[in-house]
Amino acid sequence: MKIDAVTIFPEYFAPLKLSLLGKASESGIVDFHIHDLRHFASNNHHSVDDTPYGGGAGMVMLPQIWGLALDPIMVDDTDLIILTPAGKRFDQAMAAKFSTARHLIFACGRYEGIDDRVRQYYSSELFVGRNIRVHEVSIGDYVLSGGEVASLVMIEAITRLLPGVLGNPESLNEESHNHDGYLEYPNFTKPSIWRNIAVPEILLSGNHAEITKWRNEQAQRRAEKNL
Ligand code: 6GU
Repeated sequence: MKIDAVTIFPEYFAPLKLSLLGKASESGIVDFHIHDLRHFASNNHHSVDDTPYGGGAGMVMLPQIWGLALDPIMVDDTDLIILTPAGKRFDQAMAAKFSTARHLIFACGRYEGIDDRVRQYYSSELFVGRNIRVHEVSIGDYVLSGGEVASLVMIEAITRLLPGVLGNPESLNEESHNHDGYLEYPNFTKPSIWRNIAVPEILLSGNHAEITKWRNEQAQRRAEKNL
């Protein structure tokens, strides 16, 4: 899978070199390219935004600059993801869908957003013919200053589903058996007693049917508490 991210803060993407993502990148499972939007800014101040038509607070990112940044990477069969708090909520099902894509582009806007014509242009007939799909995505109901952290969240959730990324692929199986990717039961490891708190007896019993039943009950109780 190829992943491009376009941002005015490329340094935000340093964590892609770490841990599982770093290994996935070294082994060629994912191919990350981070692009500095400011390279495409042409005026003296290298500005990437301007005041909104119609007035109001904040700045809107300039469509020309996004066009220059996106055109060269907009190859056939691409999912363009525009990060915005107004987008469709990211969840495990969406992560699973994107994990089957060939090429993802993350367009990181500041939170006031990117001129809407960028979305319109790449969603247009011309690009539909070239197999380009545009998605506006949010990672939750709160406001971040930009799409960079949201992109990292999505990239981690998506790439860990790629074959060969997880050390133990069994954990993916376990997750999907547990409510679409949530491990909702409490976990314990050694020692069996810590600070006078014992691990639930059942987990030491070796009775796998009873353990599964207990875990399902615990997951159910947790889910109800969170409602
Ligand atoms: Cl994708 N962007 C911003 N700026 N804020 C967010 C978000 C995205 N998702 C939740 N809050």
